[in-house]
Amino acid sequence: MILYNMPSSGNSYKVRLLMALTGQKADLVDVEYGDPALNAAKAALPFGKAPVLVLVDGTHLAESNAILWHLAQGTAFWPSETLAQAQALSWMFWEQNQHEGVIAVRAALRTYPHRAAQATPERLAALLEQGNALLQIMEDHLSNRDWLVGNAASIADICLYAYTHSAETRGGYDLTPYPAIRAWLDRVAALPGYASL
Ligand SMILES: N[C@@H](CCC(=O)N[C@@H](CS)C(=O)NCC(=O)O)C(=O)O
Repeated sequence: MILYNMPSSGNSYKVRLLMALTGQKADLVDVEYGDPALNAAKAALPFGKAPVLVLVDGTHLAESNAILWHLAQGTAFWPSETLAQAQALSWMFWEQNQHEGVIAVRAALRTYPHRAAQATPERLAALLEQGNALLQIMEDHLSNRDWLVGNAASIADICLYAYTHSAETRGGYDLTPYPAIRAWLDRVAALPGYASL
């Protein structure tokens, strides 16, 4: 397999992390912002974005969470019960339509030079408030359980881990008020085979 991978991106990291945890391998083609390789690769990216996983039959699979689902089949990271599967998908859809659009965007505004002009104090303040409300949802859910779904790590955890674990360092969020999230981040980082960003 080949993974079109943006090294700085949580969406690409979540795929690399699941591959590391499940012992799956792909050749990486790095396509970073500002690197001509990104534009050169656009034709290979169905939606123009990374990550894209090229399967052994040549299929180009886009969208990080769809890639996680594909790679998780037959592993412990995809729950066996139908309801637990649906609950994992709930978190993964929420990550894309709520969490990523706030917490990853705040990190992008603070760290990518090409986004700096959009990083107005008002926008950063709004994203801080919205992000804290999202983190509180995770905190409440994790306050009486180890994993987002069921009793084991699933792709819901890998998905949410990507941008939550860098929320402080890149996003400028303070995780001190979220002890359950911090303990959960430590649990993910302790999984056998874990790979850092
Ligand atoms: N929903 C997509 C988002 C993919 C996405 O936005 N990728 C960004 C990096 S995080 C990208 O490739 N940007 C390149 C560009 O816009 O030219 C996913 O989860 O894979």
